Amino acid sequence: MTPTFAVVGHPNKGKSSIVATLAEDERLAIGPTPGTTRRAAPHTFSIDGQPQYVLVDTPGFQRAGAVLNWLEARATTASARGQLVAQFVREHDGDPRFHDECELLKPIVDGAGILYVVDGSKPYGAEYELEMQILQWTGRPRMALINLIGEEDHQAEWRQALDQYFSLVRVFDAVAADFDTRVSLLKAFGELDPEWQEPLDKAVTALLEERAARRRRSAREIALQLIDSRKLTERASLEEGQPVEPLQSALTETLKKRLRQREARCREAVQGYYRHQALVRDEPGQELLDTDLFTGSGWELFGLSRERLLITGAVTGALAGGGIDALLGGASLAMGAGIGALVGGIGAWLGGGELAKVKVLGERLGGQVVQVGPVKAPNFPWVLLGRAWLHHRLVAERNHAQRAVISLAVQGEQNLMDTLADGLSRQLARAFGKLERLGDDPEFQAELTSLIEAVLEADLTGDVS
Ligand SMILES: Nc1nc2c(ncn2[C@@H]2O[C@H](COP(=O)(O)OP(=O)(O)OP(=O)(O)O)[C@@H](O)[C@H]2O)c(=O)[nH]1
Ligand SMILES: [Mg+2]
Repeated sequence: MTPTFAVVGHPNKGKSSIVATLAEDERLAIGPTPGTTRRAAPHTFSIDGQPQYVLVDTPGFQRAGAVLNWLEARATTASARGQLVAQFVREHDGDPRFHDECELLKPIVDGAGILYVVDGSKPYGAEYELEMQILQWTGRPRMALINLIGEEDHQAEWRQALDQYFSLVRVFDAVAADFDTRVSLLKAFGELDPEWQEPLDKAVTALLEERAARRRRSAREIALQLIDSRKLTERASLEEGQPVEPLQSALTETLKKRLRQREARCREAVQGYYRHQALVRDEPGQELLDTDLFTGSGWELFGLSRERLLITGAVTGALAGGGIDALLGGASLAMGAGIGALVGGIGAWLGGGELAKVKVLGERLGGQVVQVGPVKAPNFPWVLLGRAWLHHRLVAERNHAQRAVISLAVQGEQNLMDTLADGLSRQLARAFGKLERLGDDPEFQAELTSLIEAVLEADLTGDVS
């Protein structure tokens, strides 16, 4: 049987948030008012269609005292207590007074383990004792999770009480828990019952493999986006005597739009791998992620600084005639001599202004063809990759209980891509030099994917918020 856990507790303590996090369900109803969850509902976490574990979201206790009275009035031996709880659920099925208790106890009676959620930022109180006693009566394996919703810290008093009723007590921040915390919690679940040890060990292995697979798939999406973006052009014919404007501006706008659309497609695929499809782009606060690819100097911060563009050799191949090779001998490159001056000289070339070149192609009958793009600015693939890196990080680490919008920004002076290790930067620079020529080559695509995978694995150390 798939390990199954009922997440129970007082109303509004983060039960649904914990289910959302562990089952990766971004759509689960979570809300500030008690009573958000009205019915017990199982949420299965599957990988490749294989169920790994099930979490049952439940409504909170409403009348713990009355339930306990009922149980105690019929108590015989300790060994019969579990049966008595089952009897309570049978006899009160459909009774509106005990609707919530029946909903939350039924999965436990049916064999689920118990995850009891409390808010460690609120003081401990006697009313919780009644809930814990009922759970003890069920006789099922159980663990307490101290969630911290507010600022205050009442963990110590909670621990003293919880230790009496639960074999395991853990702190688990439902909304901020990262992937590693989640894995460690799953391992703890395995300790609750020998029967669950093996399936949960397998679940942890599957989860770790899935994590690597998601990163690999994301890297491939990003690689394909870079390749496609490097190819995009817009063309239109110009009638004889017609001025290039406003056609050129219109073509430039269309090109930008298509580049943004291509980026959006990549974003959606990445979010899909991480089960964050509902992170819709038109949510308020989402604008930063959709920051115009081309506006102002802000976009450059996602890419490489000018100095790094030179040092990694990203510019070398791109500069016409290899002139920079002559200008920068091996020695001067290594010592960094003269780079500043050089950067100043070719600054305009590297800036955003040159993003899309305009060409008037050969004459055709009665007119000419105007082409905008492809974008050849050396920093362009770096900026795209920097943006994708940050987006991937936010999505990969995003907890599924979070309902706040995602925001992305690079601050300060540090260029995001400058933080990459030298070796990786150089390899990327070489690969970017081949984007146009080898974009369709499956071998090149695989090589670029591996490099991007390494980027996604690297720590983001820039000034990001
Ligand atoms: N800051 C913070 N907020 C949290 C945390 N856990 C839950 N919340 C918030 O607390 C509120 C209640 O969370 P839910 O997960 O809906 O709680 P619940 O126990 O399922 O509530 P009911 O279904 O009403 O019993 C929501 O507004 C959550 O966003 C947490 O760890 N930190
Ligand atoms: Mg709930």
